Amino acid sequence: MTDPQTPQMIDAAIALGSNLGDSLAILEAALITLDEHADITLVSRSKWYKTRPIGPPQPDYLNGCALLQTTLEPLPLLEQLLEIERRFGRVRGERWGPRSLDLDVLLYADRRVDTDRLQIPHPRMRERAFVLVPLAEIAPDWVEPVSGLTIEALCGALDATGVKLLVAD
Ligand code: A4P
Ligand code: MG
Repeated sequence: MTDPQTPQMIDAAIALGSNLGDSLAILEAALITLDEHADITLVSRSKWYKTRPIGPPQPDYLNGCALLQTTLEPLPLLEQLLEIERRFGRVRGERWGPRSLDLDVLLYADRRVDTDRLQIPHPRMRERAFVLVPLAEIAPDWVEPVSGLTIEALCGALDATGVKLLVAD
């Protein structure tokens, strides 16, 4: 019998990105930190991809995605991600550096959230190959609730030429 006091584990998908500092080390450390969190379990993670920047000119990104199980509601989950961003967000200890870690909530079960602070599904995920290519690796059959399409189908509709698997040096 399920204990009504036991909070339910919910599936969530997140995106990770970095284009400043030792991106690979930062991203790997962020995943370990997430998994060490009492209310978060890391279920699976994609490979890392080197991706062409979308937006203003800036260095290439490393991007990837992870699947989590969590007892946290969406907003507390976001707050934990922002806290981890802050922890890894400085490349030098004494000065504020540019942010070197971006953690976004992509999906939270089939839930839709639309508040000032948080939108789920992530509103820009459907058009971003740097999100959908890694996500399709670990969650091809997850149905994105706004479009009603699977991640695999959304990904297949995009030009993914700017997204390349990271090859170890
Ligand atoms: N917020 C609302 N919904 C969410 C959500 N689902 N997940 C709010 C995370 N945050 C969410 O985020 C600003 C605020 O968004 C948060 O405080 C939260 O309340 P931020 O991370 O400080 O800002 P940002 O990510 O720089 O802004 P924005 O507009 O979310 O940027 P994007 O869309 O995330 O794009 N190109 C490549 N190749 N790879 C990248 O990873 N990333 C960006 C940033 C641009 N170009 C890129 C990449
Ligand atoms: Mg973000």
